[in-house]
Parts: sequence; C-alpha cells; structure tokens
Amino acid sequence: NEFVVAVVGATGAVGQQMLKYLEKRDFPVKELRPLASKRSAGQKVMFRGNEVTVQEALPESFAGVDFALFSAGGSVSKALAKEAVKRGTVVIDNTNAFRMDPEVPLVVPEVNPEALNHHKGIIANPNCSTIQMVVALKPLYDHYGIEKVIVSTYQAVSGAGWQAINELEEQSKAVLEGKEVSAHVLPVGRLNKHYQQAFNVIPQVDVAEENGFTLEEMKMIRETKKIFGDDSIDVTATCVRVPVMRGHSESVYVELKSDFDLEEVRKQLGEVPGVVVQDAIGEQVYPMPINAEDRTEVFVGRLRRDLNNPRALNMWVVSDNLLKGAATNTIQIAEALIGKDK
Ligand code: A2P
Ligand code: 11C
Repeated sequence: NEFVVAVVGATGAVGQQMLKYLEKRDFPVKELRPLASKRSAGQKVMFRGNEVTVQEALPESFAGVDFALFSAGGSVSKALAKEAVKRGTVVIDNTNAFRMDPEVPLVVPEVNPEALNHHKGIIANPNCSTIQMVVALKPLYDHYGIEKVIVSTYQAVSGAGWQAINELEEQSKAVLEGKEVSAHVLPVGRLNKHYQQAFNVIPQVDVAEENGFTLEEMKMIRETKKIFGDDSIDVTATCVRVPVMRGHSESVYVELKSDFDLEEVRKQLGEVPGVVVQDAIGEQVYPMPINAEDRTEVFVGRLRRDLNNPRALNMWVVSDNLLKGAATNTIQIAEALIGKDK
C-alpha cells in the first residue's frame, strides 16, 4: 500500500526534516504534497531526488490525502486540521493546537502506542522537550514508579523555527565583528520585546501563563501527565533558551516510588529502543547537542543517585529537537498507523 502524504509547513525547519525522513525511512509515499503559506506557493522542495512544487495550504489541498503532517504553527492547525479530517485525511499535528484535547491522543510510540487505537482523525505529536524527557522516564516509570520530576532545559534556537536559526547566526557574527546586534525573534516572535540570544541564555521559551510559568514549561508539565496517563506525577519545569542551533538538553531530577540500583537503571535505559546511554563522567563521556545533531535517538548520561534522597536520581538528556522532538516522532506515529514500525 502507498499513501498520499501532505506536509503542512514543508518549507519550515521541521517540515524540511519531515521530507528528509519520509525519504530516509522509506515511508510508502505515492504522492507528496508540500504545503505552506501563500508566500511560498510555487517554490520547489526536493523529495527523492525530484523537485516538487509547494502549494498554498487550503482546505481543498487535502482532497485525496491519506496522511497530513502539520508543522506550520498552532493557528494553521486550528484552521486546517479539521478541514483535512472532513476530507478523510488522518492528521498528525506537531503543534500545541490539540494536544490537551481529551479526544486527541498525544503519542510517543515508545511510551504510549496504545493511545493510537482511539484516534478520531487527529493525533498530536508532543512538544520536543517533552518527548525526549518521557522517552528517558519510561523505563523508570515502568520499573519503579515516578513520584516527582524537576526538569531544567537548555533549548536550541531551532525550536523557534528558521527565523531564530538565522538570527542566532547573524547575531553571533555581529558580536564577533563588533557590529550592532539586533533582535527580532527570540524569545517569542509575536511579543514586543526581543533579546540578544548570541552569547546569552534566555529563561523564557514561549509566552507567559498567568501562574508565572511559561507555556513551554506548562506543556512539559501537562503533556507528561497525559502521555503516561497519570496525573499523580508531580512535574515542575524551568525552560531556558541557549545559543545552540540544534539539540535540546535537559537536567532531569526524578524521585522514584521504590528503591533502585543505578547499574540496573543504566541497563534498563540501554534496552529502550531509541535510547543511547553515554554515561562515564570519569572518561568525560556524556551527551552533548553537537553530537546529537541529525541523530534520531535520545541520549542519556550523567546518571547519579541524589545525595539527599536515596530514591531519587539525576540525569542529563539530549536529543535533536527537530528529529525525535518533531519530525521523527511524527513519522513514527504514521508508521505505527500503517503497521510499519521500525
Ligand atoms: P512559509 O515558508 O510559506 O512561511 P518555521 O517553523 O521554520 O518557522 O516554519 C514555519 C512553516 O509554517 C513554514 O513552512 C511556513 O511556510 C509555514 N506557514 C506559516 N504560516 C502559514 C500559513 N498561514 N499557512 C500555511 N503554512 C504556513
Ligand atoms: C521550542 N519547544 O523549542 C519549542 C518548539 O509546541 O511544538 C515547539 C513548540 C511546540 O521553542
């Protein structure tokens, strides 16, 4: 069986990776329909060595489409995902638009593949920083139970799209050349104030909520509970943007419900498909974003028992936010739906 696949946001940072990974993983694509805004209509993207013309994403664009992978921002998903479903398309949405909708499964195939059985046309792909964390938490949850998670993130600018990637590049050059630095994109494009990201860290990813947390922090909190189907897990998060192009890093403190042996935990993590343990501080072996770029796995290291709470451990989790955090997870969901897991 082969499928008609639309990629909404095909010219974007994640959309480009979706095209690449549909090709790389040999997804059975009969026809690829790259969609974007009106601005990009007529542009070409490459797929399997051929140029394919980008079309404006409109409700009619989904006629005959089997799967639509959305990554063009929440407002585009809100406007078009239901139009696609009406036309018989299964939507896998990589935005925040439907993630907390009780009718919409929120899926990381290594963690809760069973949630896919109940979809009604839309499946949500979690936020990038959530995905890599829950993949690393899964064996801990299964073997010991999780009481509490405290996470701090070090997030790459590519999470905020092409404009943020370009801005970090330009700002870095300007700083090194002693020129004036301008900022228009980070921390949040649509807000009024923007700050220099080059040679700086910004403790804000996404807009503020009324409780003093940012939306990114609340995504990590809410999505983790939904993916594990367990509201009893206490999660708190601080999300920070660092001057890295690709690859989110996370310091994760986890309190477990029962005793554990650290060597066992290392082994259990190593057995999870898609997890690579890089953990030997004595030999200076640990995950770093420059090594995770263009890799689909979640890298885990710096494993150590907490000094105050013997049922708690600390770890360092790194993954390419555009891949496992976005494009790869989306395509894995599509593969699971067609029964082609790999
Ligand atoms: P376009 O290139 O035409 O603006 P990124 O996440 O890297 O910022 O990319 C965002 C993606 O979402 C791009 O492919 C962009 O297309 C697409 N996009 C933005 N606005 C719309 C829209 N109104 N309709 C469809 N696609 C959109
Ligand atoms: C970032 N996590 O790094 C964001 C990007 O809800 O899918 C992904 C936003 C989302 O800026």
